[in-house]
Amino acid sequence: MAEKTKGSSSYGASDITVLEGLDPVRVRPGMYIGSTGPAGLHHLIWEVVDNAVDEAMAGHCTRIDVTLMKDGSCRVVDDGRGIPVDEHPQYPGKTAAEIVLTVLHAGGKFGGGGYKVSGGLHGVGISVVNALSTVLHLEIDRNGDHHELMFKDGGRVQGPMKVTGKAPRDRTGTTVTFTPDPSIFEETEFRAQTVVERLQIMAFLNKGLEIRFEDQRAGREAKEVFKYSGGIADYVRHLNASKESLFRKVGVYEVIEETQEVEVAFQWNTGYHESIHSFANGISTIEGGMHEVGFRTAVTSVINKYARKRNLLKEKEENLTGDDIREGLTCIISVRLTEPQFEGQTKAKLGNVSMRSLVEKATNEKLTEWLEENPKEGGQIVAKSIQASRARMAAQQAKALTRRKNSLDGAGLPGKLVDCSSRDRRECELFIVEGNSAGGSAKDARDPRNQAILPIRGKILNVEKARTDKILKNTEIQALIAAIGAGVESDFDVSKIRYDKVILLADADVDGSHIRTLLLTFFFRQMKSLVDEGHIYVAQPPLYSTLVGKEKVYLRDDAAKAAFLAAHPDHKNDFARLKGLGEMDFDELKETTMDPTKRALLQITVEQAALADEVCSILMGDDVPQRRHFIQTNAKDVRFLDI
Ligand code: 0RA
Repeated sequence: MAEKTKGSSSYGASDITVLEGLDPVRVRPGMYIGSTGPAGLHHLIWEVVDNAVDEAMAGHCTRIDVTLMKDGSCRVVDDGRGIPVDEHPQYPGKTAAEIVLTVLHAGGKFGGGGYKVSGGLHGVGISVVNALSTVLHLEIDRNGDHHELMFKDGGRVQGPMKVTGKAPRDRTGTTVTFTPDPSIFEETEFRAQTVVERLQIMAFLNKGLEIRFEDQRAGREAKEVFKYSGGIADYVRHLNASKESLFRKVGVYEVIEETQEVEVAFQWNTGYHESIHSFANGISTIEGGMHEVGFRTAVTSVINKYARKRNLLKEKEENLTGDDIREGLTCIISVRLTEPQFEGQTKAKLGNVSMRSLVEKATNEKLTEWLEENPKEGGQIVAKSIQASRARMAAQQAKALTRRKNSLDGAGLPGKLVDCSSRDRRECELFIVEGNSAGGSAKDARDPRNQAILPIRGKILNVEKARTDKILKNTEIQALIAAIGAGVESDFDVSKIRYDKVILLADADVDGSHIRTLLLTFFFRQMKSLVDEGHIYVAQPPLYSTLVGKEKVYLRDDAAKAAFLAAHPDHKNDFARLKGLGEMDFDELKETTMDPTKRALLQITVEQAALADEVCSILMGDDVPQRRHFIQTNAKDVRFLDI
């Protein structure tokens, strides 16, 4: 053994615990599935589904069924080849299936029958699911027989594999039914919406694969079927459905090499935002990476060359910038490769350098071809980019004006901001409060040391429908930008924010929720990293109050009221619905909403950037019937407010 490090305590062989089989997974679940919170819980489903998708990618599986069962378990059925049931060459007396389920990283890659490129979440393998389940029931249809194998208590096998009948109609395939272990996970209830969203994306990314979802849990019964013959082209159509597309066609191209491949689908819309969504082996790369870099570089170069060739951009005119060109671009980039390197803060950035050149080369060639073949659309793209370029110059002037104005007003802070005294931004909070009277009571209710108040008058501008130059002329928005103090849009620098928490405080009614949505849209579009890094919160003023004896009790919403009534069946007093923030006096507001020791804040996170984008467009865009439908079906569960 190597020399003892100075200062370390005595350490011998008897102190080393040998971790065998699946135990390491149970000791450090976070290492394998990221966390033991809701994200980790859902990783269990993704892992099993990814294995089935691998079968589909290898050309052996056409349909996957995911069912949330009544008893809290999850069942995944595929019609692939079925996990092999013969004896494993390296483990005499054990079936290959048992090894796949009990040995880390055994997966589908053993025995030379592996796949060229494989999803498998981060390749952890289905045995991890077994390790973190109280019960896992494996059924395999293969060689004409139906096989069953049972595991309990974190992957302990319950006897040998049994043939329990014939495989129906000679089918092949695998069925995994597992119950997540409540001693591992913070909660074990699956969220249907999370599952559905992911399955839909999987179906888009795997052209022609049918994925069915069913929720059989009492009171939540639901079914969905996803199957897209157009693959990612259908995904682009779907994302642009809530917008007005610039032209009908969706462009697609792909390049397949020995160990890596890329597939791109794109269409421009008449809006002002760029929505490029990229994936590597079916995993969303929200932080971008080499594939996106290659794509952006090539698009800028191809469109400029094309514009010059057609003389739409004159010799003396400057090149269009990438931002100008990508305005209104909706695009899916899906790459597959043998050894993906995931980097970045959330391991959602693709690091493989070879992908940059593959995507760049593919885009240079294929996008150029597409433009040659589609001159009308090509002209529309260039015309839109030129408009964007003019607006950008106007916006630059507006930004310069905002900056100059701010630097003239003393510290550059807006007049109506009631700032806090602390200069340690880690403890500072900015409350954005709807209405002047509410702003008044918030001012009295705050802790002046670390809580600042910015009253907002009426409804702010809908940024979904305006270009940056117009947005920056709006006085309410100027005040927001100045108070937060970190710039805006491409200039936004999250390291400069003046408050750690930006808290939206609006009434619990329809108007309040509209204002909240407008503000969230603004932050999502113009200060995206503020949202991504979890600085945005929603305060929850109560909707009801009632008297218990002499004491006033506040109840946040209808659910809280129902819970209160269940706990106090004899309660006779009225619930005097609170009309709004303006009607609460300052100590009420402090106690229920602002005091950090008593309040409950909702933190806003964006789980799927593509979805948040879609929701912004629907809620704030022009398509009124679609918006009405969305609000009616998602009234209490605004999808991108994943809490
Ligand atoms: C190992 C080898 C083969 C397939 C699989 C595993 C497999 C795993 C899962 C998990 C869920 N569904 C699955 N389907 C297949 C290759 C089988 C062969 O070569 O016949």
